[in-house]
Amino acid sequence: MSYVDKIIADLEKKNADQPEFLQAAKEVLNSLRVVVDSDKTYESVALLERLVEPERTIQFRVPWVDDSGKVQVNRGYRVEYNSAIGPYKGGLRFHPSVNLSIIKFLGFEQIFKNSLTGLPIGGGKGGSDFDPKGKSDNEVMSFCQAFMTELQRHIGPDTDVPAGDIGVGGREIGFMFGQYKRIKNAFQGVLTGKGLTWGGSLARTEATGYGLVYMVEEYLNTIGDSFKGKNVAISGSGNVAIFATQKVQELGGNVITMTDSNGFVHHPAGINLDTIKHIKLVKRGRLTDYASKHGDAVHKETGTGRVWDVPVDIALPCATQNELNLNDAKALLKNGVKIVGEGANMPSTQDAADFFIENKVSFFPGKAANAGGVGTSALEMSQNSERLSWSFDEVNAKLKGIMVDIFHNIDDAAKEYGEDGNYILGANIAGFKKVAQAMLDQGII
Ligand code: NDP
Ligand code: 2IT
Repeated sequence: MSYVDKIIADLEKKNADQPEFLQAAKEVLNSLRVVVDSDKTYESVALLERLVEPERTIQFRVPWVDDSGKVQVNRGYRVEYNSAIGPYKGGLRFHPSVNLSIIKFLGFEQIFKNSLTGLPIGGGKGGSDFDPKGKSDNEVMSFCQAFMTELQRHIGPDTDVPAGDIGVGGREIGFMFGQYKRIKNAFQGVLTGKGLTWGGSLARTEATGYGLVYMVEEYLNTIGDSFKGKNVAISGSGNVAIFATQKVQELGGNVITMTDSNGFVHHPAGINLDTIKHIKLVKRGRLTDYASKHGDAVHKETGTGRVWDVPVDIALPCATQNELNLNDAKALLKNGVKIVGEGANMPSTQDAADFFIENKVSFFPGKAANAGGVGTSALEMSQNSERLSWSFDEVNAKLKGIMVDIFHNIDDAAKEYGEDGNYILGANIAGFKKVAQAMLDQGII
């Protein structure tokens, strides 16, 4: 049995109840066969055994009081996965579906993503099964304070620096930062995605969506093409989806769909982003409101149609894991899709991703394509360390440079290992190599 097969068999035995984690880990391990099966160094120091096991998994109780005076209890997590190349770095997700499998898949992906940014950040992820939807600001604050009351003992600006993810945006980061500062009596860059008057970086809000589009744009440049006139399907209508839409529109593309958990909007004339921002960022409302404001748009409830059935040139899934399955991939290809770029983490099921690669759709996996968010978080950490802030243009230019570099690194790695255009393989290998070298250098820890 090969080294990789042994690791996969062991993982399946030990983590049978963690499907998302197994999915993410198996994809990476399968890509690494060409690197680790031929060089015994890795096996001799149990490098893969160490890589798949988090350095630390923290699970905790989060008790808080709702507006009616009732005590609520949620479960909190932080998985500090790998610190070989820098302090643990990765977002916090607040969503009722959060469990250890989801946090481990996200933390594991984060190791390679952060490595691809070229910046000194290790991999981690956290969150809670708390559902911010329908909660008052006061309830969200109570929850965030309770969550940070425990989390603060595990994190620090040189140890572990969380940020946002699904359900965690500027409001939640503010409440958590306030509580950290109150408990520690220290104003430190311990979270990223902070407000602009208290240590946040310009362009961090836009960074994940913009970065995704910069990567696809760089690919289009290499084939002498551009976003101009392209029809684009975007899923999600949160932070990543909104700023991906904004950048596609700036570059002359036509975004014609967006989704939330209740369904999707199809607007052939082009999504009106002012309406979306008002619904999602101001009212914290639902996409169902969109069609009532734009008579030529259609809203379809979940279960009555698939967003990926809409014919487009480019698809950018920006909502959540496994939101695009094999049937969706087949429908997209049949309708002429040429490029799929993942703004979300692992939005394509493994068979859908494999189908895209087999059928020569240019497929950019999340750990490469959405790395602009965490890359800009690392730039926020740098600004906090030097107690300075850089202009929007300066940060945006660095973000673009990071995404262009990642594209060429994963493209080169795919070519080097004989799989030209397989950016899954390219991203996994390029991300792995730097972390593996650091682990080899640092001994058995
Ligand atoms: P937001 O909370 O801002 O938005 C999430 C969007 O996805 C909402 O439209 C939400 O709909 C939808 N969504 C979430 N969960 C589900 C679900 N189970 N089923 C259907 N729709 C769902 O999150 P972000 O935009 O920040 O994150 C989106 C994705 O991008 C995630 O995969 C995240 O991990 C990834 N990502 C985020 C980064 C960041 O900087 N924020 C960086 C890199 C990756 P609804 O409101 O109805 O729940
Ligand atoms: O998945 C991700 O990369 C994020 N949610 C952003 C993490 C960060 O630390 O900015």
